[in-house]
Amino acid sequence: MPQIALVPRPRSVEVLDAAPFVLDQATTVVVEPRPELIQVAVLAADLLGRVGDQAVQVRYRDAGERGVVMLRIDDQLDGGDEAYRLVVRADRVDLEARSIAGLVHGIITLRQLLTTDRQRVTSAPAVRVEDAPRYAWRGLSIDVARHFFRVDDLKVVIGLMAHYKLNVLHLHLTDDQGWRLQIPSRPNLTRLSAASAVDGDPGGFYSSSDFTTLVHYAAARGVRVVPEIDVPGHVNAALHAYGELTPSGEPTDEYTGIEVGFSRLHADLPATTPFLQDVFADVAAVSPDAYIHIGGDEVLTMDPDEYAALVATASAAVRATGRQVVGWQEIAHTPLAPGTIVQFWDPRPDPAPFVAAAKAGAKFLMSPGSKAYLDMKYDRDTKLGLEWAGHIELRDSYDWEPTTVIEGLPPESVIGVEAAVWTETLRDLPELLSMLLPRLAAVAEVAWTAAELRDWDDFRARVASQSPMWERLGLAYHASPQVDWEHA
Ligand code: TNX
Repeated sequence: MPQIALVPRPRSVEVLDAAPFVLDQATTVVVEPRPELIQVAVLAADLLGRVGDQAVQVRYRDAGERGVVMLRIDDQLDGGDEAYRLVVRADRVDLEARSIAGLVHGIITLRQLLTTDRQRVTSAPAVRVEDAPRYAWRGLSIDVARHFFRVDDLKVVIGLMAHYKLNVLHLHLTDDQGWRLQIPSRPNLTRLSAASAVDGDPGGFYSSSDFTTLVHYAAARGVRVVPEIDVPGHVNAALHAYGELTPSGEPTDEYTGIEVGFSRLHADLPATTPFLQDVFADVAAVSPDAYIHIGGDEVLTMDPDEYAALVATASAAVRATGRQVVGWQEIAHTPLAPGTIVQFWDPRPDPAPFVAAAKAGAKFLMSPGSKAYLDMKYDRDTKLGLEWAGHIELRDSYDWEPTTVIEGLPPESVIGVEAAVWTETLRDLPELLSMLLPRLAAVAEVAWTAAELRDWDDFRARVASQSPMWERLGLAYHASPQVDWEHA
């Protein structure tokens, strides 16, 4: 076992010639008494307390005593907004960061350094870690529409995301099978279309206050929430709730299958534009993030002009709320406002239009199906999951380079990496986790760690030390044969 096994791998780790820091009754988290610092200190104390199995206090004064874990904001630190520096010595820990997000990253690094021995002593080796991410957008997209996942399930996932320094939770909130977010101006969306899910399984939805709870829980852990309302296709749940969105004026039937591409909005119906405006305004009212995702994928039954018109209407509705647009790669075939993010998922089409969109100012978020789609089976024996993008074993999800996925794309147009998990076959949290773990850790390292520091054999050895924590927390994972897993 390597003594220091951090995931994702930091920019630099220097082992210091000193005794380890022991977590014990003397351990206290110290911060200046400012509200946002107190919140992060309380989280740190809670986390350290759970790891060491004893309460850790928060104090507001560093009297230089043994056991202090000092958290400080330092605007001078190199490496950008999320950079942090962590120095662990026998008598104290000093963590500095430019931002709260950086402090959260450093606390997680400290948590990953802590191990508990047979005598139940929890300690971290003396080290100096300097670290900062490669990409600012390190996401996980979860489809809560095909199957619904409760706020408590998502809290577990957010905890894991923070543990691997992922910072964007993208929620695919609507699809043919169900509508999962309360929209006060269109109450039928959740009244009539939230109870359904794939195969007749139970549905559900997030009320405005559930959504706010989620946003706050995530924010405290350095994670933003980006809501997706998928239009102009994947809209059967909307058509089932509001017949005025269909040419006949009649609502469609509920849909619980897993075909894609059959449902669509109609640009020439008078109800369509007000629907898009009201829905995106209501989303913006509960979502503080700077981005809203408009979907835009797989509309197989619409001519390109009507598709472009509907994407433009949805984008304008989002931009009217002061937010920026994210959309699946198909939107790259339409005129885009500068700063729009195109989420790349299907490597099959011709790269030329994407290169052209990038040159015109679009930014790219990389979620190539054959690497980052964590609903793909690991191998032919995997019980859950789909296969359209192939099998993705752990190494496949690790060994790829975001800037070369689209041939000819200027590397600076790539702003991040996002894993995605679609839930046609995943009904509950254990099933979801069995697809995320261990691959989420691999994609997180693709997003965080500089290309020149990434190496499969090195990752393979480090990720082996993650399984004891998953086992202790009772989190389901795929024991990939590519790794010699450690056990709790
Ligand atoms: C493609 S990715 C889809 C989803 C499916 C997924 C299954 C994308 C933008 N569309 O509708 O759930 O494949 O892997």
